[in-house]
Amino acid sequence: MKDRSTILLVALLLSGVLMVWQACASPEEDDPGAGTCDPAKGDADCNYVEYCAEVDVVDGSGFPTGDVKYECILRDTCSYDIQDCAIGWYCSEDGYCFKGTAPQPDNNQQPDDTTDTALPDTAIPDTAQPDEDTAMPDTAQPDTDTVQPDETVPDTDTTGVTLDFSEDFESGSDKWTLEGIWQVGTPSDGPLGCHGGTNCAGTNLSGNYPDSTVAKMVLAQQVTIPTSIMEPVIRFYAYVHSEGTQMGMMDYVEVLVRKSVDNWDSAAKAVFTIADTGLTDNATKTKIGGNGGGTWHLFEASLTPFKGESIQIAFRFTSDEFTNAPGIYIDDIELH
Ligand SMILES: [Ca+2]
Ligand SMILES: [Ca+2]
Repeated sequence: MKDRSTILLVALLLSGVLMVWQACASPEEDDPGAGTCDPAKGDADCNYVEYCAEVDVVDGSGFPTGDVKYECILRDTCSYDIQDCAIGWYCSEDGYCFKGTAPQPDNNQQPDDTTDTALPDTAIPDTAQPDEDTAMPDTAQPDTDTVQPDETVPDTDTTGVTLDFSEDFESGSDKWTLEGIWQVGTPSDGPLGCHGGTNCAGTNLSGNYPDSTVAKMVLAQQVTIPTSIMEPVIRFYAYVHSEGTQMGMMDYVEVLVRKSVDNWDSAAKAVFTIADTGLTDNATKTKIGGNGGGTWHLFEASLTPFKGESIQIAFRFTSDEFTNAPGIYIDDIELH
């Protein structure tokens, strides 16, 4: 038994020495035969510290036969600081010569161009090119790198974001600030009902609006218009019975759109591209009024100028000092 133990111990020691020797072996010793390689694949067939080289075939006496073959040859070592490789080669940071020119770090303070997409931006994020460097998020362009999401900041500009606000007033007026004559409920005058359901908004639900009035119905919340939406619009149905014609509106509703930084006095007025004839003024297409003949009508205006903005909207009613009517009623508002 003692002899067998000794033999086992010696065998273990020998295998340990062998493992250490292998660990210390240089790549040259590790691959003494310098395996053949396919030059069409560059250095892909070789180890990192080797390259695929053309080698003369020699005969038994050591004389070249005139034929060549390709073998993996150990790279020259070099100094990265002084770049002492042969002409046409460069020294890598870990001290091996590689054919070609060294990749340049992106230190030009410019967005990635197509030649250095493998390296990270050092100063500013991509704005013109898709994000190939996941370290910094796109700020100006939608992500086109759907394979890898931005890692630092969640994507806010990916496709699939929709503008999706709707209001049918069936749950009341919670989202709105109602000034003056604006009311939400079931009209007992004018349309005597709503476009959908039993609730809508209107200028005095139980009778004519008064003369010389200005009042807003303001959507209390802000709505962000994503840049990814091709043609954002606001659309709604209105029952219209006020003093005015397409040649001039005396009593009318305008839809005001303001950015979060604006006040209502400087707010933009929606220009209606969908409106039945006679129910907006010819001059600006911003004033809704006239007589709609006792039915509800669709109105739609573009919100394209507000892409990327956070906006607030308001319906503003204005009447002049003479002559009034049942009023203007609003239902089924959508922003999409
Ligand atoms: Ca309704
Ligand atoms: Ca009037």
